[in-house]
Amino acid sequence: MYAQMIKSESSNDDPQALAEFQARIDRGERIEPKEWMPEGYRKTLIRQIGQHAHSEIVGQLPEGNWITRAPTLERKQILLAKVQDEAGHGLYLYSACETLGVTRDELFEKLHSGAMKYSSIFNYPTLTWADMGAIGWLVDGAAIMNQVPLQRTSYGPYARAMVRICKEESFHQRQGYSIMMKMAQGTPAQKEMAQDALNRFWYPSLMMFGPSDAESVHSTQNMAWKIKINTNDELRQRFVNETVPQAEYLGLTVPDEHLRWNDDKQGYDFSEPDWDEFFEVLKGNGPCNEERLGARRKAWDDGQWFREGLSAYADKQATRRTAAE
Ligand code: FAQ
Repeated sequence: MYAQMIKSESSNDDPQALAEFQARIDRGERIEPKEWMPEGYRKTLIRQIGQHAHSEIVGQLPEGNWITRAPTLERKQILLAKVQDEAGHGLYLYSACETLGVTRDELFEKLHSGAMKYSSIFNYPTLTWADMGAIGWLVDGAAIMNQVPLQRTSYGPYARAMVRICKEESFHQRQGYSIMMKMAQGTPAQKEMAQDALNRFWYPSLMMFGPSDAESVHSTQNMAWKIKINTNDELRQRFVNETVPQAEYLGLTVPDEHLRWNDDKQGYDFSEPDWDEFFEVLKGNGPCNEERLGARRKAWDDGQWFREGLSAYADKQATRRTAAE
């Protein structure tokens, strides 16, 4: 449906302007906020960057849950810094999105009403400390796999935001792997926790790349506009190829009995995630959807007095300035 909406909105654009825009994209030029762009390009960017920003913000919740229970002071400091980084990523991305003519309040309203999505992965619970390892290793690992190519995306503010985000995500991935190493080399009970975390986060991590290419609604148009650089399946395959040897190094088993190295394609064959589960999570029926959205709505409501205070102060300053003129 969204694809149809984009098409009809784009069809209002002047064909000559559309052709020139496409030529700019094909030459590898960056599109900047005040330049002309097709309405469909603007809308799909708001959708993708907005959802990406929401993911960073909602994504703080599963790990925030463990800050008070981190096993050492050092682990607590590292986790706190990581969660703060995710807040920063959300803020850069909201700012990038605002350059497209949408306000932050509108984006929040759409998140809270369920009109905009955030990544499916954050609707799964974090049950043990090993989940902090699995999230850093797998979830940040999948995020990097997706975001490194986005540094070359055609929209300038989004591409530039990605540069810093990717640097920070690399640190997140390493800290997650370091937790997994510690657990995997620990007592049998700790190793079992690490294996259990891998078992629970493996398929949800594969789902982060989106539905299969055959089911993807936006890939064709967005790749033509270089908003997306790779297809969902390409990135998923790359992620599996890189992650399986890391699991082997940890002495853990990827929970997929069909996982095999395929010499011909120089990559692993692997089982697809349960796509019914994925679409159920997108519809709001995942294990933690209600809890996550509830937490964000509550934060918004709790901040009402503060936003009102800021606005009242700004109004007062403006009145004083006018009186002094
Ligand atoms: N979850 O046509 P496609 C992070 C939706 S950042 C929910 O293939 P597209 C950092 C999609 O929106 C993680 N919805 O869509 C961190 C569309 O629905 P719509 C977020 C999903 O856009 C780590 C429909 O399915 N990263 O984790 C998902 O071409 C640790 C059809 O799909 C980004 O957002 C999903 N997994 O490709 C933070 C990266 N997949 O909108 C804290 C930027 C698909 O029409 C802790 N985004 N959908 O209603 C992208 O690269 C793309 O948007 C994709 C999806 C690849 C996610």
